[in-house]
Amino acid sequence: MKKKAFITGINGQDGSYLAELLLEKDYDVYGIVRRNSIAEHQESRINHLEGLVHTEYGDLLDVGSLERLLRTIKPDEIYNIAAQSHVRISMDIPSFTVQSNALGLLNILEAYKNNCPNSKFYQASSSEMFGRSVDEDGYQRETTPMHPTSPYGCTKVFGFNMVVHYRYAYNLFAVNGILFNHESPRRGSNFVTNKVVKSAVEIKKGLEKELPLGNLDAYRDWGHSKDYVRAMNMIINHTEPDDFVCATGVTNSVGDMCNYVFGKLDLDYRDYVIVDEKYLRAEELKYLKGDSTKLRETLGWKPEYTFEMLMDEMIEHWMNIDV
Ligand code: NAP
Ligand code: F7E
Repeated sequence: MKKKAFITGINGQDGSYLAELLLEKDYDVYGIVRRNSIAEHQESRINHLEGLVHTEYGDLLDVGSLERLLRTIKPDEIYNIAAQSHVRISMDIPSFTVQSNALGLLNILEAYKNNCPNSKFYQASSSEMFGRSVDEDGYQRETTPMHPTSPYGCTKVFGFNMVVHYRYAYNLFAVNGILFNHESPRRGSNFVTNKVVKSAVEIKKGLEKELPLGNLDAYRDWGHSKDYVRAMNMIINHTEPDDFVCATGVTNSVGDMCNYVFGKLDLDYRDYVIVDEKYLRAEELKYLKGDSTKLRETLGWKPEYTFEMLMDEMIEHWMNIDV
């Protein structure tokens, strides 16, 4: 019989790639979408999967719909990918971010425990949980202390700990993937990679003159979303419930990234990038570089994309559409 997967955030960057991966693996794929006043936006990243995935209206804040859907679908695997996922915006709307990411996680965890406790549960945890912590060798890993530097990071620490607690307290197969930054052409264009690539292409096409950014000195370990959704499916299918870091192990600064992207377009980023205080953060997470040895050695995961391949795919995407 086909396995059934239930994805919250199916219309997000990761949700859309995860749905594609699970369809390829012959799962029946279910997901919730939020009502949007522009109906075309509700399923904009999964329009191409129409008729292949089952979508229902739902929200992590609507306990009744979560309880009903899990009771009727009884999925084999639940992927809680939904979140208010923008770190800087979490500083503007901290209360909403806590409701969605922390209380929302608790809502679906309870619905899982009450309605389908024999399913497996994956929680989208984040490297943002590490915040100020870097191990002496310059990496973050499963054992690195968590000192988050944003409301978003705090909600993810709450989610991580609740999932581990529910695993032990109620004997549930509930796991965390601690994923470092991952991007793609489907990334929201207010995250720095897609913002830089889109704007650089607009500048190249003569449609824009400058690119306002925040901190150019922050370092991130950027991978491709497709590699990371593959890790999610491996982690939830491990023989025992456990938590894994997923990262490339390569870090670049925002300035390095600008240099690469503008350079590929035969431009010098220093001629176009300006610093706008509006994009600076009240507290910055300065440095991320992940050690995913545990995931690589236990489950055999490794990324197929390098940083350069990822950026090249994003540049090609924006070059090929009218921006
Ligand atoms: P994304 O593109 O922002 O997608 C988030 C999805 O969650 C969207 O479909 C959004 O719906 C949905 N959502 C938000 N609040 C919701 C709510 N209250 N109820 C139901 N759905 C809700 O994020 P992503 O990059 O795919 O990330 C997926 C998950 O991984 C998130 O939990 C994120 O925090 C986490 N994560 C991401 C990264 C990364 O680098 N991408 C790294 C570590 C962890 P709408 O489409 O209606 O807005
Ligand atoms: O920022 C700097 C910014 O918004 C990356 C989410 O998926 O990954 C993501 O969070 C860096 C930061 O991602 C701009 O200050 C400079 O240092 O692309 P970002 P993020 O905050 O790292 C983690 C792992 C998640 O879990 C999150 O869900 O870039 N930066 N100038 C800028 N960032 C933005 N957005 N815009 C700028 O203009």
